[in-house]
Amino acid sequence: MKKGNILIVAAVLLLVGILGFMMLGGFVPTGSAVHDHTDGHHDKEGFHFGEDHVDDGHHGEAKEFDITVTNWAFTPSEIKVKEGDLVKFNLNTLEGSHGFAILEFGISRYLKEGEITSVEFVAESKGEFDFFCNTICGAGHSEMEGKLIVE
Ligand SMILES: [Cu+2]
Repeated sequence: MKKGNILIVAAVLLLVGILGFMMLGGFVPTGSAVHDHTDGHHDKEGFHFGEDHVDDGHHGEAKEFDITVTNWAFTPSEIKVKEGDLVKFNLNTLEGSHGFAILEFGISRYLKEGEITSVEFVAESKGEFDFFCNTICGAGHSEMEGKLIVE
């Protein structure tokens, strides 16, 4: 019985010791993180990451375009934005059912007749990108294309 008590006391002491060690261990990384933060290099990196994260990588303006979708055209068929803009297309499908794709921005949407489909993305790289219908929709399917110019 007495031996049992000693074992329990020893176990509790060991547990307290482990907890204490873990808490101390918890303080050490925090301390070093703070230290890293005061280091100019790390501080700058941290700030940059935070900035990117907050506005999802877009550092330009938010721009919205209404595009009319008919057989077989996107109107307007040429759209200009600036690099970093948050771009939104409202695709108003008046006739037929089509698709809308820009491969470079990973966009591929189905456009249902009579509906407005919104597509939003960050124009994160400069260049000229083709947008096109990626749903077989009839005779003029291959002509259903346009150009997104990111300056
Ligand atoms: Cu099509």
